Amino acid sequence: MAKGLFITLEGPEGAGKTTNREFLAERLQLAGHSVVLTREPGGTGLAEKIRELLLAEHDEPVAVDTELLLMFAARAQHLQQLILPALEQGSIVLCDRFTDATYAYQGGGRGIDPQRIAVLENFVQGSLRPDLTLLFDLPVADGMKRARLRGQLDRFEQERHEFFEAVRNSYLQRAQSDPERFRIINAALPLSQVQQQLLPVLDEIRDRDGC
Ligand code: T5A
Repeated sequence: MAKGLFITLEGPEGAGKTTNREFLAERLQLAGHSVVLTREPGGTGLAEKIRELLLAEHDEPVAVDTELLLMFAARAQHLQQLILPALEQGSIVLCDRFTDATYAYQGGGRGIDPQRIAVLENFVQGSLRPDLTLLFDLPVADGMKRARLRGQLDRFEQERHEFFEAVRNSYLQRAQSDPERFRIINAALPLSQVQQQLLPVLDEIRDRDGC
């Protein structure tokens, strides 16, 4: 059994996952916890190369199954090389996106049957699931406005509005069906108010990690 805590941050584009991951990490490190920050797709050298393939434009359309398999190929590498060893050493792993993103984007957005995703989830992860998942939720238009401010849009960010509505709905449905694991954060508020909502989450993490 892994000794650490596996915490994932999820949400649509521009929801503030990366910004708030840094906030959580800083607070936890100050309190003496060992914290590993990572992201998906990516997190190791090879998985980051798969990420580049996934986010880039290509001369041919990317088949939805190719996209799905590349997500799980990157995840398999990330799990073996980084996440599982960190958990075995007792660290708190804060991961920007994980398999809930696959259910939301490839399931909700692209229309892949969630049962097919579940087959790959079980194959790649075995019984490993996040201990806690923070869903940063905000209206699609607000998130896209923030993403656009950052500059050039990647292959996903260029999708149509309905795609992101489906992604958001899928995330919310998953959170509502598993309230034990998910905490929904209102990410449309100013940053200080978003971080205010994270204070009870920090207490919960400290309690669970026993420090
Ligand atoms: N993907 C991923 C799949 O399709 N399937 C999968 O299985 C997985 C794992 C890359 C893409 O891959 C797809 C989904 C993605 O499209 P990514 O790099 O995590 O994944 O993608 P993004 O969501 O695009 O990452 P972003 O960096 O855009 O979003 P974040 O991390 O949620 O937002 P953040 O923190 O970078 O903030 C964005 C901007 O908003 C500001 C920040 O300062 C920043 O400028 N901001 C706020 N502004 C005002 N008020 C607040 N409360 C703010 N919070 C942040």
